[in-house]
Amino acid sequence: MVTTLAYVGLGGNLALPARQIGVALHRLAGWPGVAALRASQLYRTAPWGRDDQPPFVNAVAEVHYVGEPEALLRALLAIEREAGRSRGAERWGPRLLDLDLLLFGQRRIALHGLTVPHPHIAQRAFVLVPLAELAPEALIPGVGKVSACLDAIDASQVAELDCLH
Ligand code: A4P
Ligand code: MG
Repeated sequence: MVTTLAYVGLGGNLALPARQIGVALHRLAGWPGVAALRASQLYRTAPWGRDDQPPFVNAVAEVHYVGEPEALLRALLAIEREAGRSRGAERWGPRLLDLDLLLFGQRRIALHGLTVPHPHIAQRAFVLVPLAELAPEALIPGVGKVSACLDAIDASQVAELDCLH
């Protein structure tokens, strides 16, 4: 079976986001179809989209995945549910744990309930900084190289979590 290199964005800004992201990475690494996983550092990031909420913790995972993108998305939604995430929250609002399928190889997907590359990827420093740590040369289909996207935006509000202590 074909293995696809996929990238998953992880984020949260309620309760203990760094811990929730750690648990989610562990669950994802053991999920059926996940042959290997490499995670970025954790970053503290200023909220994007809505300012009236706490800072986020974000990371990205590189996953060698054997299976279809819909199955990987179902895994991400299941891991969110396990973390106690309730839906219906406001768009771009606070959340316990958000797992987004950022890239699935070079596939472009526009299905009801699954858009890949993930929308706004090229404008989001909280995605591009950890993604560039793992894969600066990766191509975002229809957009360009990760490192070039990062060079074009302001990433000053994204800091490695360890540097803050
Ligand atoms: N869905 C479609 N495509 C995808 C995909 N590629 N990956 C669907 C994951 N899900 C995808 O998800 C709603 C539905 O999107 C899912 O059921 C799935 O079928 P959701 O997580 O409830 O909402 P969302 O799409 O993530 O929407 P929302 O609220 O617009 O969140 P965003 O766009 O993910 O932004 N600031 C910082 N610094 N860090 C953050 O992590 N996150 C957000 C949320 C806002 N500001 C942030 C951060
Ligand atoms: Mg999401």
